[in-house]
Amino acid sequence: MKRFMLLGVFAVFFIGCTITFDTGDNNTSKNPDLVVTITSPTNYSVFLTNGFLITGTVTGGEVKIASVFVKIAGGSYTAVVGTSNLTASTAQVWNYVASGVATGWNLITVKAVDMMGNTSVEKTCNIYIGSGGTTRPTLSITSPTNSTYYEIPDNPTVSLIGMVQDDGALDYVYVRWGASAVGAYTGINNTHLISPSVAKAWTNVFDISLYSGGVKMMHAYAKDLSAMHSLTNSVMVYLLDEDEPNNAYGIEDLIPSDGTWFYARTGAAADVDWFRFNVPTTGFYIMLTTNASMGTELDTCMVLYDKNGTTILDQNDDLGGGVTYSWLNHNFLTTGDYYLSIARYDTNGIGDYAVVVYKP
Ligand SMILES: [Ca+2]
Ligand SMILES: [Ca+2]
Ligand SMILES: [Ca+2]
Repeated sequence: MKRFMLLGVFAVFFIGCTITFDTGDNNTSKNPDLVVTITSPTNYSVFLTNGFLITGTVTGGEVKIASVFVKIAGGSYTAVVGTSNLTASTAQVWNYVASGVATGWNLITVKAVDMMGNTSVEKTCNIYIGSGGTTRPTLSITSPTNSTYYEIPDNPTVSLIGMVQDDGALDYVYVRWGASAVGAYTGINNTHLISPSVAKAWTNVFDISLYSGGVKMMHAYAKDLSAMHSLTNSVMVYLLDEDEPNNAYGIEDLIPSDGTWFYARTGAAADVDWFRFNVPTTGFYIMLTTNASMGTELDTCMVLYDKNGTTILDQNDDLGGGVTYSWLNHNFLTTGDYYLSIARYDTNGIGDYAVVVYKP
């Protein structure tokens, strides 16, 4: 009789509730509240010296923490002091001083284990250790050379190429496109945290597709992790709006008639440049060439053609007063497209010019 009563008590107990035993099989679903975080350093942090602090939090739900573990690069897990037998029903802060870490990139991995043997999801953080050395970087520009010409329609990008060297690690090679070397610079992505103990090539591609012609400058310098700068190097290039071949009616370049300067050159002897422009309203228009300030002036001769590209409406060699550029002031009686041809006066010479058409 006593035995039956005992069975009855057990039956009521098992029917009344469900009991789950955590077997410590590293299944976080048994303790989903077991969470470890890294609050510092942030991902991709840079340290100039080897000793640095890693901090984070650990939360364990209702199960005590056995330990938080830290692993650096290919090393083994090390228990974090002060995290053993820790009650962490709410997030608890932990600290770990890293030292003796190798120079370069290092992956930090942390995990927490609770007293039931459950393991948290691992968290990682990439850090870099290095210094800029004791001397400033040296930087050179190898391409393009000064005074290189680029026709914008054929060259939507210009590559600035150079070499950099330093006794330590670089912050970046910085580059800038602009008339002045003073202003905002951009760091070249793949020069960040490199250690160019022997001279290393770098390249930056400038998008010039929306730029207009004229004299342009590119600048570059390097900065190391010790914040030491190289000298700033600069190179001057010439952007041309024209698109050769444009040597005849039918393959001419379209130029504005709103007063915007258009940059061109005779790049070879006997080069002739043809241009089409629109006259939206009748009346007088000025057509003018001038010095493009690109190094080699051209003694231009300009011919204005009617809509058919054959009938000459007007022409001019020299503006006068010793100025060998050309100037026309023509009264257009009908709207539409008209043509200009520009060449050296004897069609035999190399030089640069800018041309403009506008209604005064
Ligand atoms: Ca240095
Ligand atoms: Ca030309
Ligand atoms: Ca031409």
